[in-house]
Amino acid sequence: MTPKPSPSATWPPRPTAPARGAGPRPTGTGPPPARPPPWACPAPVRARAPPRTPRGARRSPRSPPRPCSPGGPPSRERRSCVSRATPTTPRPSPTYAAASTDPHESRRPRMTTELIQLLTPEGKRVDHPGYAFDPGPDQLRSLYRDMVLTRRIDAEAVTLQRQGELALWPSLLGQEAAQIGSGRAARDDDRIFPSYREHGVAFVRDVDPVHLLTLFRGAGHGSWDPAEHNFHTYTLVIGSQVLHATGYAMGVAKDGADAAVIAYFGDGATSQGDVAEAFNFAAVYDAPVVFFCQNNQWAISESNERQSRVPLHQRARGFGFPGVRVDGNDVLACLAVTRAALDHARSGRGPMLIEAYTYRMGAHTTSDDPTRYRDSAEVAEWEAKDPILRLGRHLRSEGLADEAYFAALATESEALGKRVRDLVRTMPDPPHAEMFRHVYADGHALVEEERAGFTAYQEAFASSAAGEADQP
Ligand SMILES: Cc1ncc(C[n+]2csc(CCOP(=O)(O)OP(=O)(O)O)c2C)c(N)n1
Repeated sequence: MTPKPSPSATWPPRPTAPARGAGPRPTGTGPPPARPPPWACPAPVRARAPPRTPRGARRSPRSPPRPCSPGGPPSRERRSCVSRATPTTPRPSPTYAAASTDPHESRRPRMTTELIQLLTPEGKRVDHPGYAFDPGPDQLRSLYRDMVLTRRIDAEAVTLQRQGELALWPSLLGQEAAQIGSGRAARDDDRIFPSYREHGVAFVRDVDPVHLLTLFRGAGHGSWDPAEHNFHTYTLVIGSQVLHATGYAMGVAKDGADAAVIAYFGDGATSQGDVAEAFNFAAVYDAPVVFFCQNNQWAISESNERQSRVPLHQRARGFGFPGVRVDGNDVLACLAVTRAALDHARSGRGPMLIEAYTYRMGAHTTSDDPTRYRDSAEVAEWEAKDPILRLGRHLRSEGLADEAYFAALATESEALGKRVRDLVRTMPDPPHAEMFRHVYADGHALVEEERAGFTAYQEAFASSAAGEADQP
């Protein structure tokens, strides 16, 4: 793997801090960086005061949406019915810098934003001055393999859920590059706090995919050992793991260790107070944590444009640390940017926010029907930016992989799918008392009482069944 030169500057300008454990941090202010760092924030844009709206003159765009008529038209119309303030007020463009006829637009700061990219959707390599990265053919093929196998695990899980073998599955379809790129940027001793959709990150941390499915089959509490993989258990309470990661990172810094921490979360999680609290603590304590937000543009049925008035990565500026937006469907850019952010955190300069701009091509979970709120043209647009197709095009056009390679990978993918299928289908139900384990590390009298009561309740069924069998 080609070593990545770490960017020399930081935002906001601070003295260069010594590596953790190398003594106290300096308190003076250092010279400003010679050239803007890759994640330097643009000059703040002052928002003009909002125009005053006479009470009752018209509905504010922030007012609750009017209900759609039952049995109304399909997705496109239905969605605009929910999101439009009045029939005569056009919605602002979802592109932040695009022109809008919205009369309330002056309330929104117009912020331009750069999307860091190293591989175009057509599979062409492009350079970025802040993120020089030149992976060799082996590394490119390995990233491709990770993405293909992760997608296979995901597809297999969706199918198994449809067959009644899993209770639920949150698909990562389309987010493979964001996860594999960022996951591969982490060192083994870096600690990772996922949400519930990080199957690709789990894969690169060598978590057996069967363990992921165990959780969604209800046959285990997570099943993998977080300490073994430095990969925490999945967290379904939105945003809470961002606080855990920050606290853990503060501990890492206090220990003077050289590791960093990554917290994964979605765009919807940025609306949670937990995430704001974590950002502030991390900033104030210079915690070595990288906040990796996969902006897949939907928090279930709530689109990102209705969640935030500014691009998400720009929120970091308000907390006093840098934020960057990377093309989340570009595995190379995700890897290079995350590696730079981890270096930044490790060197004692504090947290960074990465917004990986991507798209959830599948449903939120197998319980969701995105056709009720999402436009099929939008999905088609993102299918053309598929992260796996993108790297595949590059490998083919540059002659970095031949057809034998792709065929061998397809065979490996089949075998992995079969293994996952077979093991999940034959997975034994756990003993009922299992659910009481792990509630407290050292046990608890009340939990023990509940366990005994539940066991007696279960045994009552067994004895009544035996009694019935004894009847003549
Ligand atoms: C604290 C909390 N509130 C609400 C929910 C219900 N919920 C589950 S997923 C979800 C949307 C999450 O969206 P996002 O953070 O963008 O992540 P994504 O699922 O899109 O990856 C919500 C609101 C929850 N699990 N936890």
